[in-house]
Amino acid sequence: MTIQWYPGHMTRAKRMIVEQLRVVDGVLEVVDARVPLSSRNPELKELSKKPQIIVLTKTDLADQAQTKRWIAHWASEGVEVVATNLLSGSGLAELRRLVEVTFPALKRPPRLLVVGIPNVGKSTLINGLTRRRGAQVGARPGVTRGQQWLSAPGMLLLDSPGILWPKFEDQEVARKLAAVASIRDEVFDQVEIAWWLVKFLHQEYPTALMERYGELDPDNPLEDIGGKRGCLLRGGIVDLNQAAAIVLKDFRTGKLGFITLDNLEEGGKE
Ligand SMILES: Nc1nc2c(ncn2[C@@H]2O[C@H](COP(=O)(O)OP(=O)(O)OP(=O)(O)O)[C@@H](O)[C@H]2O)c(=O)[nH]1
Ligand SMILES: [Mg+2]
Repeated sequence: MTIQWYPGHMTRAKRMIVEQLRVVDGVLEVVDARVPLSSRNPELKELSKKPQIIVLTKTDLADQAQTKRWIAHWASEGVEVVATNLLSGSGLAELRRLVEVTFPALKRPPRLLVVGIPNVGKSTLINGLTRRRGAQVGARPGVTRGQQWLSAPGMLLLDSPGILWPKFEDQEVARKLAAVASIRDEVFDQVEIAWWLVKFLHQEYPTALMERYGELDPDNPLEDIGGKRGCLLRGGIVDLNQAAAIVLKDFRTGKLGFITLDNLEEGGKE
């Protein structure tokens, strides 16, 4: 099943972002540390020439070794990046300092547009920087719909709705974004994505998979997980939909441990 998700509100949001890019001083691009490559909107590069800082979020859920590699990789390209855990607030002080040194010449607080794909933590970041709950947040994609300026110490922030791009050329990217809940659950087959995720974990994080679910039948891992978790339909048949929902929830809430889906090889090869 091909995954696409580009609803009307994203077309409108993109138009708004293009307009605001003309008036802001810079951009905070919010990127999920579990998908540091796949969660970067390729269209943004063409749209914006303003100074940009990558804010890497959800480092509390990601593979620390991978996060370090990605940061080193960006640093080698001269890209400014700050790693954060927005639940604890770690990284925010460093981000404030970086904003200060990036816009020294301005006589007023810099106006920054916060952009990123859905559900990466844009609104949570703004609430962390403003120390208020002015922006609505939620554990599903598409929570922010309008634009909203919020004032934080030393900066003005514009929240924006998460946007994707019209077509995923690489369905592997779409699968990863589905797994981290940046694509609406209703538009993809959860069983297919959970299958893919279990296969990925089996290859890249076998210990994490084993610690959570025990030894699995390599041909039918999802069925096995469902059986072990008592996801049974009448007649003892395993309910794969329920098993898939468990796997996705475990992954998204960190129950499977620290996992990064975009792996950078040692030495920085993407
Ligand atoms: N574990 C963890 N969760 C986070 C972090 N940052 C944000 N979240 C959670 O991620 C979910 C999405 O956060 P939002 O701030 O609503 O994301 P958004 O990018 O504004 O999403 P849209 O408005 O839908 O585009 C919420 O459940 C947050 O609590 C983080 O650093 N770590
Ligand atoms: Mg939001």
